[in-house]
Amino acid sequence: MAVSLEQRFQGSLLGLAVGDALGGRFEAQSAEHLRQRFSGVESLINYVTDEIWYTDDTQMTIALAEVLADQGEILEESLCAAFVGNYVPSRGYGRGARMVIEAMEEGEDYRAVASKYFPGGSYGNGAAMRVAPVGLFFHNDEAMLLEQARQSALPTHVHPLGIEGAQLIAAAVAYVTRSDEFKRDDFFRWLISLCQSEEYREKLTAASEIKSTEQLAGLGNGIEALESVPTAIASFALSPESYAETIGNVILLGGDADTLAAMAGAISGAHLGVDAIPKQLLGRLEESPKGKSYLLSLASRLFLKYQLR
Ligand code: F2R
Ligand code: MG
Ligand code: MG
Ligand code: MG
Repeated sequence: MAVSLEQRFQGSLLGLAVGDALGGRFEAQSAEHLRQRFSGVESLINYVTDEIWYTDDTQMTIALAEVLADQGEILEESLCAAFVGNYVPSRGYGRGARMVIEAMEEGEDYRAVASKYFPGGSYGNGAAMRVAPVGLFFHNDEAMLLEQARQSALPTHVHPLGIEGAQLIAAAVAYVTRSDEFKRDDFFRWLISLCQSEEYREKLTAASEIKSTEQLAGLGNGIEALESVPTAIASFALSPESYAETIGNVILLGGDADTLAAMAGAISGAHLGVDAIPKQLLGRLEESPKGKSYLLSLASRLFLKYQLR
């Protein structure tokens, strides 16, 4: 059945949240430990029998989607206000991100705090993990896509590798949102053509050559954008027709499991639509004030704003 554009918007936000929430159960565990515990993706999914709660990845994505749905573009002041408004430290933020958001909260010079904490800026995956709404909203406008992804990164991530990671995840989401059919070679050719650094070009080239899930680990499972963005993209490209495989295979890598699955889930959900997320997982996603129902309505709000563009 054809997937509507609204279902893609919903699939991406919910796919991100479910991946984040499931992966969050296993953040920082080793692949070896997870392989001992679970025989494969199916046993990992069957493990979920209670409510799953999302982490900072979804929380910051919500902030970004709210700004886009309200204003139709990322404006720095509004984005910072949304980060502060959605800030719940117990959701587990990066240590640099926490300092920067707390500086925003106090009305301090957060850019100065950010560059003092990590000279040269953060190259963590925090800008990439939250950027999916930009990919959805600007899926058919390449110039805006890249510029808005950059704008969405800047308040917390000025390091070029942090920004480029966000642009690549936004581009991956945009690609699958605008085309019904997934053409793997074309997908990688386009993403590689967007790379500004040799580091990403090399990793995405390696990602494009991967033929089995066993090879995914070689791309990385770390908290740095370069160690996780290509891995998430590769996992989607290995299993484009299965949301569960896309997120399950990266969660089983261990390390930054919530963020790998959030990014991979956002791409897969945009491609397959919300109905492709297994009910067993979606049905367990938290129903807090900004839980499952809110995310669904936020995706629809973003879609409506997109239609008015
Ligand atoms: N931080 C976590 N998880 C661990 C803590 C959770 C714990 N359970 C808790 O309750 O606190 N997860 C989240 O952080 C990642 C996204 O991070 P973000 O937003 O990029 O933050 P930050 O701090 O800017 O960067 C993350 C780390 O990357 C390293 N790093 C970045 N830039 C660096 C630089 N220029 N030099 C050296 N190191 C740099 C640092 O280790 C940063 O702490 C996601 O995984 C999200 O889920
Ligand atoms: Mg997280
Ligand atoms: Mg993480
Ligand atoms: Mg598609």
